[in-house]
Amino acid sequence: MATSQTTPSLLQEEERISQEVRELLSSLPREDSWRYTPLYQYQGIWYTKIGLPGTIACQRHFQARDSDILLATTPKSGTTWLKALAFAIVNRTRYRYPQHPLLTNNPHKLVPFLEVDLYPDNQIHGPDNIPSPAVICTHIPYMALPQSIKDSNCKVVYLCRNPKDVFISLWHFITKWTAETQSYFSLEEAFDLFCAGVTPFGPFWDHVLGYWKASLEKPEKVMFLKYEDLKREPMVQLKRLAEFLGYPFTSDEERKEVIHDILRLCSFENLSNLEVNKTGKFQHRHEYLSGLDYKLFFRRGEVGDSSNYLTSQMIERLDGIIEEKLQGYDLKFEVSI
Ligand code: PAP
Repeated sequence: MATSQTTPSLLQEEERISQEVRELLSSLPREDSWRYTPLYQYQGIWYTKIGLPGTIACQRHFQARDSDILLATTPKSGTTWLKALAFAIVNRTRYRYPQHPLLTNNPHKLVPFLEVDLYPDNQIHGPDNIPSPAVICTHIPYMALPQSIKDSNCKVVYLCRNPKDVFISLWHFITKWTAETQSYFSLEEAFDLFCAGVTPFGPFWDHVLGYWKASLEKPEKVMFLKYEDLKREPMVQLKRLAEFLGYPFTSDEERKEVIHDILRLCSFENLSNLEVNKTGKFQHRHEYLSGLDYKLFFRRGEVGDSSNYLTSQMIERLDGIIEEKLQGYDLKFEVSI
């Protein structure tokens, strides 16, 4: 994991990146329709305004350690849930229930984003306050991950979700977030962008395929999980996850229903009803993230809610695109369980 030291040469480097990134941003294709941030297309990926500088900074400086755990998702694939589950698994002997940090902190506070929290604005804020092993999260596509992550033995867990539910979740999130400050963002306008691949850290299919291929090439390093599988068979998937992370449940823990306790702690019902998640807000050095209501990360938490919003033509169109993009890969999405 990188450190927070800021030696003169590092400061000069940050300054240099900053200038470079400013120039870079002004030279890139830009899309403003998503309201909450402009998107910039760089090396085939649509980055958010803070995501690109953060990605470049951590590509240059982040030194992964073998004990680090990286959670990766495309936005609205179940990031908050995965953060809670992974945090609860690796820290399960550290915390007892009445005092468990997940009861009083939003999962985003406990598991930082690599490109947003650790490397904002090209500045390096070392994760000194993250207990080892460091659990961190990213939306960066596999191809753009810092090389040290790929070269080290740190584990990477990717959670994907069917694109129709991802799209509907994203649209709800952004319309609620920007309701007071931006013009209305119609479902149709957002859908056209999604189908064109213009989404934060998208195209969606490239994001998913990057991690899918990595999980096939290096199954001991990259685990590929599906939101729908977690919903359908949570016990089985949680055991898989714990084993992959190197924290398998003992038979004594199984007898004591530790798996069940973690699932209950991290369930949508539990997390969404906690005071912190009903009334709490992001406090962030990035102005546009500060004040964001934690409750926006908890909506329905179901599989297949997209069928309540998409017309049959929209479903046919997106299904067609996904089928074409995923052709030749043994990867399928479910929209019901
Ligand atoms: P992020 O990528 O911006 O951090 P993320 O957590 O992936 O967001 O997206 C929130 C979605 O996960 C919401 O889905 P929905 O809009 O379809 O309802 C949210 O409800 C869902 N979610 C949050 N917590 C949980 C949980 N504990 N179990 C299942 N789903 C959850």
